[in-house]
Amino acid sequence: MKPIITAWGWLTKRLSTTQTARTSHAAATHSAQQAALDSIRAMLQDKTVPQPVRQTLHTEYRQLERLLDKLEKQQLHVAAVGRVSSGKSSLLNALLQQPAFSTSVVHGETRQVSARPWRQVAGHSVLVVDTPGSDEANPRHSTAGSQREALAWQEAQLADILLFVLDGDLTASQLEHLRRLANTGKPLIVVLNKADLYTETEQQALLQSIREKTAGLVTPEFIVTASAAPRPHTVMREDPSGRWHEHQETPPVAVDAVKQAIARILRHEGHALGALHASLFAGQVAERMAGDITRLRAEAAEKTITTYALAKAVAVAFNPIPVADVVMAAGIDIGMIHKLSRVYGLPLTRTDAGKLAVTISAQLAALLGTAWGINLASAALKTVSAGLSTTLTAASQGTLAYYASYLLGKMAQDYFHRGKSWGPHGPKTVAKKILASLDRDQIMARARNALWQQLKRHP
Ligand SMILES: Nc1nc2c(ncn2[C@@H]2O[C@H](COP(=O)(O)OP(=O)(O)OP(=O)(O)O)[C@@H](O)[C@H]2O)c(=O)[nH]1
Ligand SMILES: [Mg+2]
Repeated sequence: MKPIITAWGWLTKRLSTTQTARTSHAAATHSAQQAALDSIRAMLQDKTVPQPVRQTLHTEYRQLERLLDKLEKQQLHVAAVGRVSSGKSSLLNALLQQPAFSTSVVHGETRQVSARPWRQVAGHSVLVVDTPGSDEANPRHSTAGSQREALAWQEAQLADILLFVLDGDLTASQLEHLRRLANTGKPLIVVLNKADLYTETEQQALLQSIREKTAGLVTPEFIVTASAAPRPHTVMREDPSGRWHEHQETPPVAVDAVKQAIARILRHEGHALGALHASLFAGQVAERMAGDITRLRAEAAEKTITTYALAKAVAVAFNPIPVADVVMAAGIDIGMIHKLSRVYGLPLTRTDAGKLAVTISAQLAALLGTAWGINLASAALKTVSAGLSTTLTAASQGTLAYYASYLLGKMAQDYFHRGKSWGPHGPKTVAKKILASLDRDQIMARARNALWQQLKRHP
């Protein structure tokens, strides 16, 4: 069995354990974490994943490594995401009670993702993670902007709790962003920041509007207000002599509602949060990997089959010694099966590849009768076809040989694709299915064309 599938099976099986752990005790949590760790390690160490798949999924691999690191260190990430200048960095500074992240009135101040330890909760280190903001005024059209958005998105996928920071009502594009985040299944807290800029009535109206727009995506109790870095404002004060003076007053930082919402999630979701999200993410990567592996293998198999089929066609068409034809043709078929077994990560010895070639040939011979026989007896054909032009004879024999090899290759591919099995109905059914699915004339035309090119090169 392919290890990647094993890792995935292992993971899905354990996911139920993970879900139980959400509501129950430490032992289940521990086993969920162990399961997530084991499955991610297995995925990273899976040697059967072809290099092109690793390259295609480079970012995901990197993410898996980071997830593993996060699980090993027992970390939980609380990530702030949202539009530029909504106050994400300020909010995290307020939670940390120190200016750890740089803030500015200038849009796009945060360009990189960075994390800081915040608290310890029952053996877990909770980290806050700052991300670059998305910019609606200057969106994905700019390369830098889209790179930053991609960074923030990657981070959101790794996080365990998301803080979606707003500084006003939710726009249509923010709602779309929120929807994507909600689809990850992670706990979401919507923070209406800069509350100090609004009167109490305005705040209530904004909250009401946000609640309505996010209905079904975010529970109302997780829509809260904050003043992460309130701006000083002018107030008038009367002194004892009755004179009025202007004063600059800064309202207090207010992030308690955010802290409480995070604490509620940590309490309710338990510490299996990290393991749960790691498992879900790893599961998504495993699915994509499996899809990519199947596609890449099929492409590599098709290329192998056509290359060998052409080699055989050429050998049959050009070989002047009839007996050598048969031997060489069989050798090429065995070589093709041998190569296909490697494409599918299920290597066969040449002896076993030879046995498989015999099994497949028997099935095809039973179904195709003489047409198949002609392929094997191409040597005989050569002797009886005197009178036809050599080129025509050679080409027609070669074309038939191509078709025969192609069929044989497709059968072998099917066998390897099923993990070295013919499936419940046996090789005959597979042969019938393949014959019905292939366009014989088209394959022969392709073979004729390829052979013709060869003939032109070596007349
Ligand atoms: N009035 C007020 N201003 C705030 C508040 N929080 C942040 N700001 C200001 O908003 C501006 C942007 O804050 P940042 O924390 O840098 O915002 P950000 O979301 O991290 O921005 P980017 O990194 O550019 O995406 C700064 O000038 C902050 O001082 C708040 O609660 N009230
Ligand atoms: Mg920032």
